[in-house]
Amino acid sequence: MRIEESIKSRARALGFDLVGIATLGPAETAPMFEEWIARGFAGDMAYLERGAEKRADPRRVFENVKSAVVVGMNYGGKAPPGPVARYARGDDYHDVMTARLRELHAWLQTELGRDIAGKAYVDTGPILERDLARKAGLGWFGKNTMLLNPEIGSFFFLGALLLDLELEPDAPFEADRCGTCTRCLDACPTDAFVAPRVLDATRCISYLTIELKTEIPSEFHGAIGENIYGCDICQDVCPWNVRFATDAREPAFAARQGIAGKDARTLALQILGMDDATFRAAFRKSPMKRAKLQGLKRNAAVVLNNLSGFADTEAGKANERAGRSALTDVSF
Ligand code: B12
Ligand code: SF4
Ligand code: SF4
Repeated sequence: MRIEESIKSRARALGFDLVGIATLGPAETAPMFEEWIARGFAGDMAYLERGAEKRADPRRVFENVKSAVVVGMNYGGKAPPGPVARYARGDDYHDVMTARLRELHAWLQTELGRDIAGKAYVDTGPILERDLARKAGLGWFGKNTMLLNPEIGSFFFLGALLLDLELEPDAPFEADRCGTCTRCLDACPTDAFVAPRVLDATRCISYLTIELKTEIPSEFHGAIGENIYGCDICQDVCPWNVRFATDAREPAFAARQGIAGKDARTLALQILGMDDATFRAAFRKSPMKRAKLQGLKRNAAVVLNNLSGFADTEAGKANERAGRSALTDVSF
């Protein structure tokens, strides 16, 4: 078997659902990223501005790096929608996938009988992962900005193993399979798309409920609806997901007890009743730790206001304040 085929079959055995290979070179969409930053669409995500040189050309990541094995892991788009975006219901994908990519790296060195420099990235550095994934043939940039694969839709994570090893690359994914569809653009409750494939993150519920560390501007409260953490709306409406989304193969991504099947009101009340110790225990190894307890409480209060019909009103703000201390008896 060619080494490329062996790598792919090993990656699949390690739980990755998509695997492709790219030869490294200048990132074609780096100018689009720079323009996106310049227009202020990254909001407070200052970390995205770091590492511009590596982002523009991943050959600067380490000396002699030549190829990337790019992987996708399905996190289960078939599960019903809920107050927590599907990607965040199980264990943290950074940990799960980075460990598997390191296993793949270790296996490769044993297979070839020599040391090969390598570095794994899963949303952990200045790499344009969707750019690399398209180049490795994994899918196209959907109008909702998600990387979409014609066989599994878009409910998958991306990761890359950069290697000092020449490999035969796969053909880049050149087609645009969105056609005339605009469902995602029309469905976004906060009008976060300024154009197809251009998202103003400062309007996106995912940013507002996860990345933003301050108060959520009140103009977005109503549109947040029942989304306590993240948002899947522009993926849920996508015909490719409606048709092809499946359950995750990876057990670590199964919804943890406490989130599985829970409605927005119950979860919001539980969050508002948590102290630091319950929060740490409930969200150990969960990506939801990123928002911190304070951020989750902020989101839960907004959602409770929406459910009570108080969104964007003075009464709603009072309800938010009362909610923080009054409702504490729901165990997680
Ligand atoms: C910052 C970030 C966010 C921000 C901004 C999202 C965004 N669309 O830019 C926020 C917090 C809003 C966010 C939300 C989500 N994210 Co996020 N996020 C990232 C991160 C760290 C960087 C993305 C980035 O560079 N954004 C900047 C803009 C300019 O890039 P972009 O939209 O991806 O656009 C690229 C191309 O579309 C192209 N491009 C730009 N304009 C144009 C125009 C045309 C005409 C063309 C052809 C191409 C093109 O160039 C860009 C650069 O390559 C990546 C991890 C990584 N290191 O790549 C994860 C990542 C993109 N996120 C991911 C996920 C899962 C999500 C959420 C689904 C989570 C959730 N349920 O709440 C949502 C989805 C929202 C959405 N519609 O994008 C996954 C996506 C996997 C996939 N299948 O695509 C990633 C890859 C993480 C991972 N390792 O799996 N995210
Ligand atoms: S994740 Fe939600 S808020 Fe963000 S762009 Fe998609 S639909 Fe809009
Ligand atoms: S909803 Fe339509 S336009 Fe949006 S990503 Fe899916 S196919 Fe493309």
